[in-house]
Amino acid sequence: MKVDIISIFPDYFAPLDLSLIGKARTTGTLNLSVHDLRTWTHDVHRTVDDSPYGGGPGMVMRPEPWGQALDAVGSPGATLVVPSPVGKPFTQAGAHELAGLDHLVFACGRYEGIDQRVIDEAADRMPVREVSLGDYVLFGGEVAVIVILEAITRLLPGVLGNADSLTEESHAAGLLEAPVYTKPVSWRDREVPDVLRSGDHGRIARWRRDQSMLRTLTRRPDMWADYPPENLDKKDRKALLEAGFQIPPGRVAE
Ligand code: 6GU
Repeated sequence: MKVDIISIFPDYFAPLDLSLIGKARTTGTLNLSVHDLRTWTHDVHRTVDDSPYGGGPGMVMRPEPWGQALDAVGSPGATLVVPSPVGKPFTQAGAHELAGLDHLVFACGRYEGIDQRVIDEAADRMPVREVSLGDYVLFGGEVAVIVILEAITRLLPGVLGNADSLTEESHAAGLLEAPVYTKPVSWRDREVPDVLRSGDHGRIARWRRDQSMLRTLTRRPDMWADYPPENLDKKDRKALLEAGFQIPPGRVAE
């Protein structure tokens, strides 16, 4: 996958040399370039911002450097990704969609944002996705791009040693993952649950399933409400009732 990042703070992306993203770059799985937006300014101050039309606080990124930057790094098959608090929420499903594309261009806005015409004009030529990490405001898109790239890179073929990690993990099937434990079996008077040491793979799977459901139900009622009732069988229903949860009629398959 080819990825280009455009930012006024290219140094923000130094961590992308490290760990598994760094390795994906070394092996060629991820062909990543970071570009300084000021490359495409032509005044002595290398200006990228100006005051907003209509008034109001802060500054807005001017369209000319962005237009030239996107012309320079774009490709016929590129998708533009613009991290923004007004974007569509970024999810694991969105990560899978982006991971299937050949070329991503990330445009990192700062200040109050990028002149809207940049996004509108780009959308006439290429797919554009404005994505948000959540309901809070960051200084700019840089940290968001690192987050999004990390979610995408681990989905690229060959990046994770064990592909089961992807199917078993939280959000893969609409539920949170069960808690995990390792050695020692006793630590500060806390024991690893016996079932995980039983060697009984059926019981272990049942326990993990129950933990997944109960975690999701209590921590993420929004995810639980979206979980398809047809994915809950009789044993799931029994476990939920035993744990003291009411199951609304029709929520659970008979
Ligand atoms: Cl993706 N960008 C910015 N600037 N702020 C955000 C965000 C993104 N997601 C949540 N807040």
